Amino acid sequence: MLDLDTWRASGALVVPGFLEGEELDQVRRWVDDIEAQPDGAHGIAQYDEVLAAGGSARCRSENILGFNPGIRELLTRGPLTEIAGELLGEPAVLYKEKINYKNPGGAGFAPHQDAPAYPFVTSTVTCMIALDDSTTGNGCLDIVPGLQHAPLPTDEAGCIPAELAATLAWQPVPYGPFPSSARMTRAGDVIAVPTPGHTPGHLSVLVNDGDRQIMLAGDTSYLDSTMLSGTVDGVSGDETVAQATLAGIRELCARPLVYLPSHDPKSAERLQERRAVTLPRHSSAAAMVRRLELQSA
Ligand SMILES: O=C(O)CCC(=O)C(=O)O
Repeated sequence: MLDLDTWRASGALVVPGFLEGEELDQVRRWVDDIEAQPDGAHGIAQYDEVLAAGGSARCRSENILGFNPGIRELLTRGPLTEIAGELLGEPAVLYKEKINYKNPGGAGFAPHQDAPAYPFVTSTVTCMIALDDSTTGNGCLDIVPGLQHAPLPTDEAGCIPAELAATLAWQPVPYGPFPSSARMTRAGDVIAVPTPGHTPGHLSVLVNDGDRQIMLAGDTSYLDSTMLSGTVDGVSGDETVAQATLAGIRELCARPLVYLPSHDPKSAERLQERRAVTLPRHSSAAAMVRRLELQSA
């Protein structure tokens, strides 16, 4: 069921769990493949940017549908266009697609509205599928709720003039299990996340290490098994908060997660082997149910 009241009031809607598990991994592999193509190959337009630390990195790919039938299917049929159609109040068709790569030290985006870039259509929704968590620490989208029907002035680059942008009430639209996070390295590969439960201000640290995330989980649970079962096994001032944290950690397991609580006697061994936790089967069943709910929404 889509939260249309929030959509109408703010102009934005987050659909948690839109892509999960193997389906998400598949789309990540497609995107890696597209990113690796040379500019112009198969009609793909590639754009690179200069990074703050020097060097350059790919920041955008456009015109990708002819290259990858799976991405074409994802963006032109099924749940995405159905949801967009429901938000628009009429059947939706894809107008433009692109992949943005947000590298640490990249330029990001100047405040703008998309509509001025689409002079040939009167009504649009922009859909972002976040393939990685999108948090305040790694550069999530910020919006100004409620301005969706107000065309703002633009500068020569088509963006909202900086003086006006500075007066607006921007709010982050984080997506991922944690409402906030803080990058602890310039590369963004070590990230602190709030994991309250054992104590109100409890933090954990995530290290992105190639294909794995390593979580220094402190006292979120004593064991990996109690995290997986959602059992609050230690001292906790508020068990509901602790359980929500454990549920957030289970969401992280959509990507391989080496989970290392301080008191788990098996933590050292898991780190040495870089062994990820395995979600019980019923978790993927829950994801399927959410997906089916979206399809029938
Ligand atoms: O993901 C973002 O932060 C903004 C992307 C965007 O506004 C765009 O591609 O036009």
